[in-house]
Amino acid sequence: MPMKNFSSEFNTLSYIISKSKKILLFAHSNPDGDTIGSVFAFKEHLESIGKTVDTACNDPLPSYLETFTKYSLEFPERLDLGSYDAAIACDSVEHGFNKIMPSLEEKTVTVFIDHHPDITASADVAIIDPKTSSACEIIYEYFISQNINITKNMATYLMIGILSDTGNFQHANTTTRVMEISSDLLKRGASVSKIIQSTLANKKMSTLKLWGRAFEKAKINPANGLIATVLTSKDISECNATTEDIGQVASILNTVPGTKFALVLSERENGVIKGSLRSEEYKGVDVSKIAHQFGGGGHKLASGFEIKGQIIETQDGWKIV
Ligand SMILES: [Mn+2]
Repeated sequence: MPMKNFSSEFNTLSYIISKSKKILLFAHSNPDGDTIGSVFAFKEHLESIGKTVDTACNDPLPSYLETFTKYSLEFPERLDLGSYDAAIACDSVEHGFNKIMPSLEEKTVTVFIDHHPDITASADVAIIDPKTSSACEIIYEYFISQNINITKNMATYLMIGILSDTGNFQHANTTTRVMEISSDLLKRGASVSKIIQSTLANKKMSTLKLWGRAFEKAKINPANGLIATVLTSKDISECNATTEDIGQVASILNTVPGTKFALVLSERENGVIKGSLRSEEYKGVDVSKIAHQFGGGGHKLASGFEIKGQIIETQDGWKIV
């Protein structure tokens, strides 16, 4: 599907950048490959044209992404948030950036680059297209539109985002444009195999143990095709795992024949339970509708929500109290 025509927004963004000396790039909480790839590709470009750039996030850089970069993420409370000429939030902008927006000065121009639907927050410039695979895809189009040289590093960062958000080209958002862009990024030196190896083929023992628990507890509801499982804080600590290790469980459950959508409920800090929902295009389920019922959001095929509560294991499964 063709991307929205953003030529005027892209020119505005380019103008804002040209007038800015100091720029903040913001990654969403629990950062994934798309938000990290976006902010780091942008950082390399902005530094190459002499800008002072900070990259920030409410959470640290996931360890599997450390091998790809010399850059790091700052916690926003350690930055002088009033000092930026522009602040650019990349990917899932309502997940974390909302917390710092009140601390920005009136003079700071805010920019959203996102591919999530239903964004209610507003920015001075919003470049949002839910039909694109990733924020990295939009940033690639921006670079091309402005004749910006995409270096090998930048190509690698953008490729990380595309692979991350398309599930390594497995999801329905893998359009012909995604393949064209990926082919161009390969020509510029991005390595798909190196990225896949670091993100997919290097599972730690702790991750596999946690997955084992999740799969063991999984149950199918034949009435609606739901496959669901739970992970308690105890599961996570006993496996020496972290919440990062939960990421792919829902996608893997979704590969079980006869199921229509997958749900993983996992206990997080402060009595919060996170729900991750996944489906596939051909299964005909819109999981974002379910996420909305619980005050969450996301895409048709990948959504999430958070509720207050605790997971209690029972004789025949589990319950939420
Ligand atoms: Mn994304």
